[in-house]
Amino acid sequence: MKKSLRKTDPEIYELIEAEAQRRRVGLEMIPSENHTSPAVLEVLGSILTDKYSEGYPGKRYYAGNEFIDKVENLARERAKKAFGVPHANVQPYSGSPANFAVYLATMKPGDVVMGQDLPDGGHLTHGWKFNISGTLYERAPYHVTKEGIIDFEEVRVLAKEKKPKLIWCGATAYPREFPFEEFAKIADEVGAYFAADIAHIAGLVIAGAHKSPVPYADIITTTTHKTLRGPRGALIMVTQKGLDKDPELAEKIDKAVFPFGVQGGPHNHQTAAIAVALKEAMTPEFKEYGKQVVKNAKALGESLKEQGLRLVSGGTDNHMLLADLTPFGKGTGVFAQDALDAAGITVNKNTIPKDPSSPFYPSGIRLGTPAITTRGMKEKEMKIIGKWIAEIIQEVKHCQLPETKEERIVSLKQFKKDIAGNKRLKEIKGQVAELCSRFPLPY
Ligand code: DSN
Repeated sequence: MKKSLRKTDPEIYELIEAEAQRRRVGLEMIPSENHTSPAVLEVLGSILTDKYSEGYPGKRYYAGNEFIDKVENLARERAKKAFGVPHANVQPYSGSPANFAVYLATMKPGDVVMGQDLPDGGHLTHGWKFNISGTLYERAPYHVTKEGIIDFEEVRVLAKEKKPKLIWCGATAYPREFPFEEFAKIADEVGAYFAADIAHIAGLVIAGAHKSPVPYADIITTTTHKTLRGPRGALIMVTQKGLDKDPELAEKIDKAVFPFGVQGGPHNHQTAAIAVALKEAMTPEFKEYGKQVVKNAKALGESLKEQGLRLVSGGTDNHMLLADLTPFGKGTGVFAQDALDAAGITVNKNTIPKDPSSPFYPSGIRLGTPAITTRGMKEKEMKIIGKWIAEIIQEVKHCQLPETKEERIVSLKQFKKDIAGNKRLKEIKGQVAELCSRFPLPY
């Protein structure tokens, strides 16, 4: 007999309810987050989670995979169709193992990898010095200019000098369109594989709201839970260009995911949910959604600028904005993040180009529109939200980051106490909740 979670584990039930309530009355504006559909959630909670199926469709190490094979094949076919590629691996547990599989498929330890440096908006797995990608392989990071645009002069010089085996284009904090074509030219010139990591923008690519890397990249990786609006998970795709460069590339990628790489049994509930999300992403409604995400980000940017905030690169081409808070003092991102959180607006502190502070106490915040667009908000709401954000930042602008670690701990503790009692933040929190009540969550 079925028993509800509420009865079997009320503690976990209550925590899920509390989290749902936090989301109902708040604005989720971390650009890598979204609200999935009820169909995706239903599949994630399905019995598919119970099955072991190491291997690939038709070539499994365990019996009983007749239906799992069909699920995985559907997911693969939908990924191929949605992006227009000849090969897709749908098994990576998430973005980091997907990217590691790309290294295993294309590089030997000691080979050179080029990627956007982490403090410049790049990803940990693109060769950061404290990640395996920057220790097992020789890192040759490129940077952004002080205006926040990829420094192509540097990319060119570095590629010719270092002769990388792999070049990444893609980032976690880059509000401008990615120049895939230029990267492809350089990669071809120096004989490198070119991998586009489109984790942040995959949904925009399918919706036609961002240029596709398919004609230019050899390999494309993406997570499936950001603008794509699916479950946590990832895809690795090989393009026709990649297959022309290396006819064995698809096979190398599959082997690098399993059995050579870091994965074991695929998460079949996740694979099925990816298939559902991809089906949703190929609808006309999703196209509209992707375009609205970008329109909303632009409108939010304009609103923030009208209120006097400085944006890295002056604005956005995608779903994301990076606010430069150095005019309020270095390392003040944490104060802005926590004050916004207290008012029901969730963003994350983030480094800005040439950040005068550190990644743990950066001088910016990163904001995005994927989740609030899923709720149906449009330009009109972005204008209001922009005003709230700017006002909240003004409210805490007197807060400065102390120099020593000990002083910082004391100061942040006091800051949290102060904002919990701040009258204006409480008022805005009420207004945020009222706005949210008119835009219900999809689940
Ligand atoms: N953590 C993700 C993000 O927020 O962009 C990247 O892995």
